[in-house]
Amino acid sequence: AMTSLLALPGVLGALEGCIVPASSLLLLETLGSGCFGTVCKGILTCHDGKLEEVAVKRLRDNATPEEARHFSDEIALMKSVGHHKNIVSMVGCCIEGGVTLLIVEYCALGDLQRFLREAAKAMSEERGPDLKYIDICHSDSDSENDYYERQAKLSQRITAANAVSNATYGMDMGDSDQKNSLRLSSKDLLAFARQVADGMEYLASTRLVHRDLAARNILVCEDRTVKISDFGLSRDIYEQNVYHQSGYDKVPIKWMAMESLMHREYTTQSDVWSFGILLWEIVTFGGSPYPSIPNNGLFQLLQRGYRMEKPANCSEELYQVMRQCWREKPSERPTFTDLKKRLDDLLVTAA
Ligand code: ACK
Repeated sequence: AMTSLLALPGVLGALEGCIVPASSLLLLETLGSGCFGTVCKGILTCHDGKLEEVAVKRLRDNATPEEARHFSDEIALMKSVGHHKNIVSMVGCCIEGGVTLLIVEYCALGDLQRFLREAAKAMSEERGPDLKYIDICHSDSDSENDYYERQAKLSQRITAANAVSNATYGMDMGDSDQKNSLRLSSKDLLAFARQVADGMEYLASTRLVHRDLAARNILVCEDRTVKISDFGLSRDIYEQNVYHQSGYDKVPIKWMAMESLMHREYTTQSDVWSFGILLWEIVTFGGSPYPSIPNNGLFQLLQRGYRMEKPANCSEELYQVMRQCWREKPSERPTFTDLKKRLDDLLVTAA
């Protein structure tokens, strides 16, 4: 069968030094499934006998050789990235019956997109029945026209609801009240963005391009630390500095920089464009970008200078940061180091 990772050249070498015995890993419930496998919760018994909550990724049984290669690339990448508090760290891997499991840090609150949507929902429920949060389904595969119309309407209503929520909850919240609650102030939202910028600055310093920076690929921990995840698409740029995508993989059109759409060119500066979209996702509590625009119409619009409008509850300063991330020329966009500084400044004045 083509599913055994170990059959691939180089894989055993990549795993060397980080294999944990299957007997020390207890697998629990499934957390969800990614594009080429499943993620489940696990408990790992460490050398010193301590128990650690982990997330365990497993390639699906009938994976193609290409998917298997992707997975082993991901493992090798995670191993090479090293540790940063805003990047999901690899704990190790485990070989169980010829199947390789990737063990990573557990982030109890799940992905940032869902977290933000649930927070918006909880906040609107607290406000009463007049302003119900409307669940928007995130689906790029749905290409029907009425879908985009529906999304546009929902997005407007959510933006409006969020504006009210910001006015209501943005100011008078005591710090003690915020912990473990789903109430999010503008300061909380900026802090998420600041942490991602920190992680991305580190990732860029290791010469890795993420290529799929989006709220769905950021994970949230119990203490509200956020961590960059999903290295399945990231690529080392050490050699060529610009990664040219080959093949016809599914690509996240609405998060992609113009040069990525046009020339399949990926750099740290195209990650900065995606970071701008991620900022927009954060401010809109997990909204879907360009809700009324189909994927295949986006590039032309961008080329004509079209960019998303300022969300209702977004400050002009933060919107300008997004717009800088969406500059056509990659070299004119801020760096992640610039972005960190900008967000720090905004955090000082935020409520
Ligand atoms: O929103 P979620 O619970 O967060 O659903 C997805 C699902 O698995 C498919 O990716 C969850 N997930 C992925 N990695 C982790 C992790 N390290 N800790 C906790 N949940 C994770 C993700």
